Amino acid sequence: MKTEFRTTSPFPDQKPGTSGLRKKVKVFRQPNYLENFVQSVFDALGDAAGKTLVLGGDGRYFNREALQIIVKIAAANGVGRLLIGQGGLLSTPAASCVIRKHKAHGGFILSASHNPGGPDEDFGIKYNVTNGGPAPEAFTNAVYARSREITEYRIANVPDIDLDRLGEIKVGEMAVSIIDPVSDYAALMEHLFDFKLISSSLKSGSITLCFDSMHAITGPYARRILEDELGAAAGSVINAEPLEDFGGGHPDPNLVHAHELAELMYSAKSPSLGAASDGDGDRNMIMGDHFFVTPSDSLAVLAANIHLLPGYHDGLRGVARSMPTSQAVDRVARAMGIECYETPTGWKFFGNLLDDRKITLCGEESFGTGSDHVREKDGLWAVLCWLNLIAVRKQSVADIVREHWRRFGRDFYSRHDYEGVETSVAEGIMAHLREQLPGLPGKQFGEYTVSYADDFRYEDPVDGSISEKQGVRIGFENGSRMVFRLSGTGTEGATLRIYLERYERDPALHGQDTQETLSELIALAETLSEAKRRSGMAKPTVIT
Ligand code: VG1
Ligand code: CO
Repeated sequence: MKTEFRTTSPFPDQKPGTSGLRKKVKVFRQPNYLENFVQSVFDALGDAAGKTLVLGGDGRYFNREALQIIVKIAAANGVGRLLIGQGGLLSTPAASCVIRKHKAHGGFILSASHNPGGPDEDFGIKYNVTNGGPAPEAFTNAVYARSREITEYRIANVPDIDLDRLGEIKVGEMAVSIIDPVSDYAALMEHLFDFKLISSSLKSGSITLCFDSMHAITGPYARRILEDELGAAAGSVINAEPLEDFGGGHPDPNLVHAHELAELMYSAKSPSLGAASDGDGDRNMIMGDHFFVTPSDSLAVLAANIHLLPGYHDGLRGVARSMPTSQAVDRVARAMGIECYETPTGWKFFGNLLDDRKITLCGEESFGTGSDHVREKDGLWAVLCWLNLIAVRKQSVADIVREHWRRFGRDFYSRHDYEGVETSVAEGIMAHLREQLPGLPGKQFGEYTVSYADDFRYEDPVDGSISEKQGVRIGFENGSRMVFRLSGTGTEGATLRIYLERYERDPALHGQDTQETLSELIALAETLSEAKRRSGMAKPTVIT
């Protein structure tokens, strides 16, 4: 094998965001762009010689091309073995599972998650470490620093490999195993859930199911596990064929983008459980018959019930949620006498808590839920949790959630996104909010009195690392909150996210409309942020 040392010059914009480096395909396609970033990861790793790495992606446009490049750079950097999902495919949670199960040193996941795919759309790359989770900030900062000064990368001058044939091959000295992308993950799921019970409920028709894969990575996983192994009726998994452009859609499981599923669930033909997942399979949306479960509620309900599922009979050690996620899970933790941690947005912040066995379950308002079984959020796992739960409790999704509200109260919750805002305008909005923070506590706005206002700062309880400026939070005396932050996953302009929540103890008021219940808070958010006025947008682009 001939190793080439190619001269290159740095790109200034390779700073990983909330979840890896995401850019337009056109940006990634510039000569040396991907190569620089991958070599920077190897340089930051130090010594990858002889180590095993995992490689796979969500199958979006440019996935295969990028994989071939990474294989060659890995070989030139002395990697001992690569485990690659057949066809270049691995869902994000499956990649995490494979890294852990095969005791790999880490892995590259190629995905821009819920962002659209195609020649004019997005691509992404992320490095996960030995625990199977996203690299912590210290590492991504080191990669970024390296990318700013890189002058050379190493690449093997070898032909492309066959990504589609299972089995072992060699690229120079490096061993490459093309593995089934589903089987390790499916085995793990079987171990966590009561497959016998779920299967008999599905086969008897007492539970019916529709899972929308949105033409993304979970198609093959959901078909194998839900239809082949558990016996859900053929066709229960829809949009199951992964496509490079996700069929032109936005592979984001929410009521706006998973509209085919949403329509079904609000129709007379609604199955008992509706679910969807995103581009790379780590997000989930849960619905019941004429019922939408907010991700924050889903986390809280799972926290209160997960001991009913075989993999979690020992109960929870603790729970965690990202800062903007509603406080519903906090109430469950308090009732159970366990700790609830509040972390910045992004799954990488849960890794230490999981590794240190401080928590078992964690989640984000952005349709992400997961547990200590892997180190990523896990879409299909969440769906199996709910399937198992409705089978054990023999209740509908809506009844389980309503009963939960009666016991703990309801946290009305919504996120308003302003996408495609000019970066300087978005930064101006955040600066304007930050300026007001010192003067806000004690101020009264109608029935809302500010009890605290700050810019979220997180000190990791395990390694003491500090992350600053993670979002502006304003809390009120009645327990309501609003949070403002800028997205770290977009590739065009800026996205302002406004998170709103209001707690309601009285069950007589639990049936109210969410946006109506939040209307005063929504107006107050505008007064404080001037988001509409400054962006010139009449309303949010997406409301979840
Ligand atoms: C968004 C979500 C965040 C999530 C991240 C990655 O980040 O808000 O909760 O962890 O996406 O999700 P941001 O910075 O745009 O708000 V995914 O499915 O990419 O991997
Ligand atoms: Co995702």
